[in-house]
Amino acid sequence: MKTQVGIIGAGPAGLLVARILQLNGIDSVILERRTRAYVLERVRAGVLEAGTVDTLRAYGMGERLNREGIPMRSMQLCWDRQKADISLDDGTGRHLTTYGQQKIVEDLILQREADGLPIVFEADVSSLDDIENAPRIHYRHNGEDKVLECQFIAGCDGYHGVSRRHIPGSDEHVFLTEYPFAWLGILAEAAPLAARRGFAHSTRGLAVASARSASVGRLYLQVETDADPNAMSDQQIWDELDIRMDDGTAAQLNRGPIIERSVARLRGYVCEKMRHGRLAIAGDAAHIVPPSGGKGLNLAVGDARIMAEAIRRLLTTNDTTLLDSYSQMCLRRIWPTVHWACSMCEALHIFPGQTSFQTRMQYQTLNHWGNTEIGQQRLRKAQLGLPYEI
Ligand code: RFL
Repeated sequence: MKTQVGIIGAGPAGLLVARILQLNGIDSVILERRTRAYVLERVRAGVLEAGTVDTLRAYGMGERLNREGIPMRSMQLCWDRQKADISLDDGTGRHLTTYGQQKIVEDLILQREADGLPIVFEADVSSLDDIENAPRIHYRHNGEDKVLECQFIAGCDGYHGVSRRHIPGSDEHVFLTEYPFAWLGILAEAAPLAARRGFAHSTRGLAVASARSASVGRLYLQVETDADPNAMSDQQIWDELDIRMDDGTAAQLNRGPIIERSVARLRGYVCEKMRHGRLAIAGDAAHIVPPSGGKGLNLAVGDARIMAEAIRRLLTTNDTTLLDSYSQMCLRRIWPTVHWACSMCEALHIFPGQTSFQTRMQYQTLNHWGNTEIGQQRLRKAQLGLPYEI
């Protein structure tokens, strides 16, 4: 099979690159290892920066988002039995939007299918070659070994994908921190309360309450890295969330059936070399941020915009200037965002062996973000996200 751009991965990064290229008259084929049903049902991120929403709208993906996206104009921080409600309104009308990642993925897949464009599901990419001249992607599909020939490879295959390791010397450009705790994430049929959306620091560990829709909540508890997602009963989880989110008012969360549970480790990871020859990587293939900032998906969208434009310039006018500065331009958004997500992570979790002195230091950070004008501005700016250069 032949195409202009071979895209590995049907996550938000790969699907968005494909969509932008399509609207610029460039053909692509998406190769995705998982089944269509698996990709459509995978529950992950859900808080969109204004720039992400604008991007999806600009590329014709705003219809359901405009209908079902829930504006989020404030967030709560709780610590030491007190809370701060922080406005996310910076006076420009920008705000965050709650809209599940799986809805974005579904919108993009259904649109691509309606346009008759190829996504090959259950296509497991094993290796890439000749990425400097005439790239080829080797994959297995329906029990057969196959090759996709293309002019450019977009490696959008997530943290465990194969693309990154085909960038020569990428290991020497990797920066990693592993946190000694994990998140138990639940999806619950329980209407989220706008007034109780946000992050809580408790001496028992962090808790987070967020929404996926008007009737479905996404909530998290800090747990041990080897925690079994099924170790606690539904009631134990709700009780623990209420204890950890105690803001001194005895207010409780709405409860309902828990319909999904998973445990995810927290890490910060950046590969600073994001391109070699006719291969570039985007999204989780290049960086992982702890979910405490709600940034992973938003960063993937930022990379996808730059990558698609760099490919467009290469393939239409043979201009490599943007491609040559692809890593540097992406990193200007990535590092400050990773820094913010890690700062949130470090202020909100209880570390093994943490002393009460260290807990008091965390209270000071939270008090700064929650109760001082300059701290609130910092939080607001970071949550709303950095502007795009492209
Ligand atoms: P994705 O979404 O991981 O998509 C990569 C795709 O590549 C496919 N793939 C391959 N296909 C073919 N051949 C191979 N060899 C392949 N190897 C991999 C995979 O099957 C997959 O479909 O990466 P992308 O597009 O870069 O998007 C990034 C976002 O998905 C990610 O940043 C966020 O979801 C991170 N994240 C969260 N971010 C937030 O902002 N807020 C959250 O609440 C939040 N929760 C989460 C998360 C990530 C999680 N994972 C990865 C553990 C919760 C979880 C559980």
